[in-house]
Amino acid sequence: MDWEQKLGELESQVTELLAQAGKAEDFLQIKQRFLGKQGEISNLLKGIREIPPESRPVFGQRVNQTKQLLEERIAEAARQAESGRAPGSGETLDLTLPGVWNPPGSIHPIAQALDEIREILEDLGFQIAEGPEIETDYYNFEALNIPKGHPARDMQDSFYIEDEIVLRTQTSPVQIRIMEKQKPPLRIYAPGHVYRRDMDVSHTPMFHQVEGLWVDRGITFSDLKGVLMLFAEQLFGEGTPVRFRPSFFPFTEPSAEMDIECHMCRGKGCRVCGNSGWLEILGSGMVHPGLFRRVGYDPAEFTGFAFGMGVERIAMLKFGINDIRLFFENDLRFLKQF
Ligand code: 2NL
Repeated sequence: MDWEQKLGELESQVTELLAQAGKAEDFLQIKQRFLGKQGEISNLLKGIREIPPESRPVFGQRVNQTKQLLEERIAEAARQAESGRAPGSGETLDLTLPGVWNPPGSIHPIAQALDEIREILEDLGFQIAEGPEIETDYYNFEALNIPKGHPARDMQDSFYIEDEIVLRTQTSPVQIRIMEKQKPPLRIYAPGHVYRRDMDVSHTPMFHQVEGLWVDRGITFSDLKGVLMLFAEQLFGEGTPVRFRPSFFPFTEPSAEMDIECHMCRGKGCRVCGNSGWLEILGSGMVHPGLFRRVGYDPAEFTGFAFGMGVERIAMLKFGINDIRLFFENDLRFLKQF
């Protein structure tokens, strides 16, 4: 093999080896093998005596050119590998490119309202309680003083799965189940999905509810008022005026709804509060003795109050939203605003 051919071969060998090299020591090894004291180039130069004298200058020149070229190629490949190659992967990576942009998300307004409600109730000593969303007729209705034929359990309002199986229409059954298993004192809250056959600007077939229940000896309506006033002030701001209105629920007696002063018009009356100056935020009452008897509590020994609120309604009031369906459309232009 003549020396011209040999030089060309060394060049392609180096090219091939560089393509497979990744780690720093790979490049050192290639450099040693071709450019080191005992390397291929040195060995080639040692053979200069076998070259005819008139060809020696050209030979020396060409070998030195190749040596320089290989030095540059190896150095350049090593530089590139160091800056760009994920170790051992053989994959090139340009660290100077901008990263892949993951747009930051935001907490859904319903989740924000739920988090806030939970925080306040936990501070007031209420412990979370959870239970099934598919309920029996007994826990969803019978146990809550809602007998067969009562308008609240009409096929129009509830989703029935089977004859006696229904999607829960409130989270009260969770609390009934806890009372069956635990003796007072009891201070619990039950957040979760509830389902009703309804759909317009203020109703969706699924929405979120939070109920609370405090049972002990000597719990009175004053406790109800005190706790719920603290709750409203923490949720809507200190000094927010509240009022209680008599109401009716089958599972409480007496019952009351709580309003806060309309923050849009400060009680003067506007479109948001329907000119009343007040916004309803929750329903409440003293637990009906019939419920206590059914779970095995003695109503002469224990009393308690309970309350329930729709989370969507609270979020609409807090954030000034006039259509509940916006919460369920997952339109980023809407969600980004919270
Ligand atoms: C409303 C009104 C209310 C209750 C829920 C309750 C639960 C048990 C016993 C007695 Cl276990 N009561 N819950 C009481 C009064 C009102 O909800 O407007 N909810 C959206």
